Amino acid sequence: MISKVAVIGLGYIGLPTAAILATNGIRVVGVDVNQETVDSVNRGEVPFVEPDLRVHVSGAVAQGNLSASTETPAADVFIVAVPTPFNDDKSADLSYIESAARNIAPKLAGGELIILESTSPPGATIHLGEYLIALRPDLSLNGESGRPQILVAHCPERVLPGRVMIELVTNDRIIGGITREAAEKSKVLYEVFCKGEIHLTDATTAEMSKLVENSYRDVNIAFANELSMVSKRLGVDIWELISLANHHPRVNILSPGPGVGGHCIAVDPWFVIDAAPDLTNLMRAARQVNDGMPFHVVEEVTQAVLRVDNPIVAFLGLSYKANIDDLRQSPAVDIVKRYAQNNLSVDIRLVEKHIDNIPQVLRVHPNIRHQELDGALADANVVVLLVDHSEFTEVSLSSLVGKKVIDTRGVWLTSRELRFERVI
Ligand code: SAJ
Repeated sequence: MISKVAVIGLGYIGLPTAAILATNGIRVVGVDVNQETVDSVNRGEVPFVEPDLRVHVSGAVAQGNLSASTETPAADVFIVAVPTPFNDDKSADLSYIESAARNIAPKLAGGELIILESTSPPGATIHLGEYLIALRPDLSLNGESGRPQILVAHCPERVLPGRVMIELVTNDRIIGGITREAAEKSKVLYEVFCKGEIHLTDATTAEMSKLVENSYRDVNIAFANELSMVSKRLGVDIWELISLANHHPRVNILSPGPGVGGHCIAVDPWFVIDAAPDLTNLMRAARQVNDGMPFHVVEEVTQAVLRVDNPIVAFLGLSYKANIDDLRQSPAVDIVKRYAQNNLSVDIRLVEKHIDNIPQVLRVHPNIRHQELDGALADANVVVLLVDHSEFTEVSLSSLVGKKVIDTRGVWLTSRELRFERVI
């Protein structure tokens, strides 16, 4: 019987998970080191943009099922949803997981379930279990020597930012237990809100499944990005090429772009590469291709600017992908930063309605202005589309005629008419 859950880490995954458990009748305490996050959750507010999350949080707080604290309470279940960044050498940094474990350990009495949701390198869940037992040698992971047992499992999150509240419910889940009992008890918890299938396995396979999903996507995006460069050299339209190749029943090439951003796909393959460096040349190459894309875009912008008098460059979009406000590891920010640093005299306009202020990292440039779309399109003679936000895909193509256009997402230039007018 689960009566109280503590969710450690109230970020992009922890807070939605806490909220959905609470709206399904479980008493949840969300724990975060950031007092402002705790205060905003206790007011029923959400510290970042995610559709429908606010309704869930405010409803759960009003019902009395969700509260937040900086202190880890005693609970039946602990869900750990803290960051797992990588170190400079690309190995995983488990310090946030260990810190969560140090706060959980004193609260354990035996019988609790500890679920690691953070995306983790292979072996991290077993490490968490052993770390807890080292802190609490009076407990055990499998009931040996009659010591009270704790249950430890991994249940990786797999939700897409922007669709988190839908995918939490509809996606299948994979649960890997250090023991079968840990996996089965976790399943009972996720069944409270998950309508997808729940698959049980061991902890390391569950860790790998999450990493492999994101690595698969990274490798496939890298293939599209590599093709886009080959096509440019050969004078072939990459968007037409992909659309034609994708008519084959067993081919589905993804979309090239300015690079891979966000905090998942650009990070997770490194955990696999780090675990088997001698066997992962393909994944490493994919990372290098995707990380190299911003340099190619900067070079294209540089060449386009050389071909106009009194250049005014409009960069459209700063977030890491369409229709969200998340700038973390955004290739668009990287591109604008690199271009701006080396072209201090060029007049630059940024169009990004999802943010209020230009990020600090771009303020080094004296001639950068944050502008509305219409004004930027009217002023600029070089237009660089970096993110396929809906407001950009709806732009009338006539407003681009006569300008140098670099469309890194292929939303405008798929139009044959525009291509044949040779706008670029
Ligand atoms: N991108 C391309 N071309 C494409 C698809 C994406 O350039 O054809 C770029 C995007 O613009 C973005 C980056 O890749 O910069 C990543 O975007 P995404 O939408 O592919 O993925 P994320 O990072 O927002 O979310 C991923 C998802 N994983 C998979 O689809 C396998 C999500 O389900 C995971 O839960 C999430 O990572 C995570 O938290 O790990």
